[in-house]
Amino acid sequence: MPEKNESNNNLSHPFRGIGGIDRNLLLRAYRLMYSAKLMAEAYEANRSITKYVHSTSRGHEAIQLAAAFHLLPQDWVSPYYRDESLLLGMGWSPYELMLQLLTKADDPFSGGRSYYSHPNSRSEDKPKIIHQSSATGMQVIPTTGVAQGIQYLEEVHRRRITGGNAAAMDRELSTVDTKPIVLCSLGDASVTEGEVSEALQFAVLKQLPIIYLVQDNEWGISVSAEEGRAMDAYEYAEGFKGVNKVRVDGTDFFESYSVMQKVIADVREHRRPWLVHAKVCLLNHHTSGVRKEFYRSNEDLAKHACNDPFVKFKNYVVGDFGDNYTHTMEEEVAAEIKEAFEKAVAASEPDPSTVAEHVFAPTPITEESGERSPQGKEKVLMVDAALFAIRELMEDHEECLLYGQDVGKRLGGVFREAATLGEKFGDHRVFNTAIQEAYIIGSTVGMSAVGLKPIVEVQFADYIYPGFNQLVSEISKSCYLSCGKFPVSTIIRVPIGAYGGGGPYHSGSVETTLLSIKGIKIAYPSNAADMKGLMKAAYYDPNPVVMLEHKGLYWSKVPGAEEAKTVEPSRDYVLPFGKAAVALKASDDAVFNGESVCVITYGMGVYWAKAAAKNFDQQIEIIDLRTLFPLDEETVFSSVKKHGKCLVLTEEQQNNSFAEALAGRISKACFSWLDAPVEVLGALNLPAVPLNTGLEAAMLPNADKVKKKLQALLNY
Ligand SMILES: Cc1ncc(C[n+]2csc(CCOP(=O)(O)OP(=O)(O)O)c2C)c(N)n1
Repeated sequence: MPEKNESNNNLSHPFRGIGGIDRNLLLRAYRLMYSAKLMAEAYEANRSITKYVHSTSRGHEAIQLAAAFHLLPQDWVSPYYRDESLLLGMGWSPYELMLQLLTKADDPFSGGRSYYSHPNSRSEDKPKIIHQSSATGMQVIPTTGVAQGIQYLEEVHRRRITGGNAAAMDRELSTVDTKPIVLCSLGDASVTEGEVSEALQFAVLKQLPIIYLVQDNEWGISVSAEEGRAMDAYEYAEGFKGVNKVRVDGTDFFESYSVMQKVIADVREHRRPWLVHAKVCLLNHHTSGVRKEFYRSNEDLAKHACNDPFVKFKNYVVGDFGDNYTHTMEEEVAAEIKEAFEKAVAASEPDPSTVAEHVFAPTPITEESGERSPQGKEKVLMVDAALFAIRELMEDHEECLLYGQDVGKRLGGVFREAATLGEKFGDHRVFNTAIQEAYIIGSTVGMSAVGLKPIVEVQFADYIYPGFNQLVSEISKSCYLSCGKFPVSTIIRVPIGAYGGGGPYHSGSVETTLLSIKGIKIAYPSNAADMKGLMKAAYYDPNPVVMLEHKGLYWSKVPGAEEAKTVEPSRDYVLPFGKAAVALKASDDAVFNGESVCVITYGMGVYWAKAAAKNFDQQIEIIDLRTLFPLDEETVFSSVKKHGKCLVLTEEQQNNSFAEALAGRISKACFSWLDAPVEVLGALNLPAVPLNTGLEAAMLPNADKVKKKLQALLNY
């Protein structure tokens, strides 16, 4: 193989032509290529039945089968929606694929929830597949995360075996010839997505064992190569120093087989990234819905038809095995496809009563346990409670890693929220990443799939948006669309909130935006003890958790927020999600006399409400939500019912906020108990928190504004 970084367009192809490949494999390839052809024809002939949108692999079969034949069950593959032949080559039967086409209950991938060729699998006997979304190119980050995870596991393994001795590590590695590789398949047009470059950058920087297989049919629906790109994927990869690359005629099975054999063998042995640029043709429609006649000329269709991989391959196979032999096989395949299709059509539909299953995997943490306020323990800052929680978790769990911008040992986080962790646990477990929020967030999909528990950090809530797509498109849907096979077990730490002139890009609140995503959990602790208990609960939760950590509470620096500092809970203390706390109680007399109000709030709101409550005679009850999803509606509603008057208080801009939505829910659930309309107080509806501290204060709620609202409610 050529050396790393070398330009690899001169790979020789010893298997070009029929020689050298096991004859049974050739027959298998022919059988599967013919299957793919007949499947496409069957789907087309039955369009009233195959009504859900689907793409077929026609034109791409050769490279897909060639790649599949070199994969092992320990490998990880991310096929894209045109990779039907890749799936056939990996051992999935036409019937199994058709179950997904027709959204049947027994669809092995998504139980009828996702489109054709959107697989995921933990099958023991086949390469593993993480959840596959339809968002073009977005699988590249999660899949690179798988390779990152594999690299970490190998590193831990090496350290265990060798105690860190480099020469011994290398000896150890050279004895293993079946290490897992990762194959990430994608269409040429998706390479122009920005997130692809974040993944490539990470893969080359860390030299991950991954192959990006780009199938270039020169179309991105109707966008031609000339319109969409200044360079193809192979040329683009030139900019990523350290990636090995090769071009291949992906319509030629023999050439594809040879190239994929070499590339996969190289990655198995040398643990380094490759990009394979496979030129293919597009013979069928883009999808069943977007028909080729809509936008492709006859000349273009004819040009693509010339390279039909099936026709090319058939010529070889007929030449070798004879017409009669292939004819008999074709008859067998036709019968098999017909039978599979009829069986799939007759298969059961999913039970509508199961529609809400698998949004989350069950969490083991359902009860508060351990000591929340151990005797004789010092009070700690909230920032340290988070740090200590993670330190204990990392001590107890080798699968726990922490990464993000500036969290590595040089700085330990811009808020020192990860200080000392890098020194203690080493660069392989606590490390800096580049500025690439999409990668930081999305890579946790892959890390979690291989059994790791990544804790990652986005430096400021204002900068979660570049990673938002991964959270929505990949993370939140993975458990649901894989029917529970791939919950994404991750903690995303997000310093949030305004204080002391942080300014427009370092003070924003994002909870409403996050809460619009179904399939993630969101914690928002307001004190050190909750921070530690929730961080531990988040760790043991097999689902994605966003920890919103208020910067103003980290060090109790904001006047009135001293109580965010608490005694440090014990090591085994856990606080389950969905359990609000009564942060302040009203007196029984005030409640009895109908002279009380409850404030439903979280984060900094708890402290504004506490300060405001000092102006009243034990008339205020404060509910600290602690987690925003799941939400403790029971505690909220029972508090509102008890007091009959309620203020929902948030730091976020008020209009269309989570707080307003909650107020609406409260109004409905507690209607007959209410003695006043449910009030909401949030920040002014401005696009950003201004830098000047006077302007900042004018925008945000504070104790005085809360007091006025409470007084108005009491007067009602
Ligand atoms: C993020 C995103 N944007 C747009 C789409 C709509 N879309 C679906 S397929 C496609 C073209 C993809 O072309 P390419 O990656 O070359 O794959 P091909 O279909 O040609 O095999 C587009 C734009 C999408 N699925 N995801």
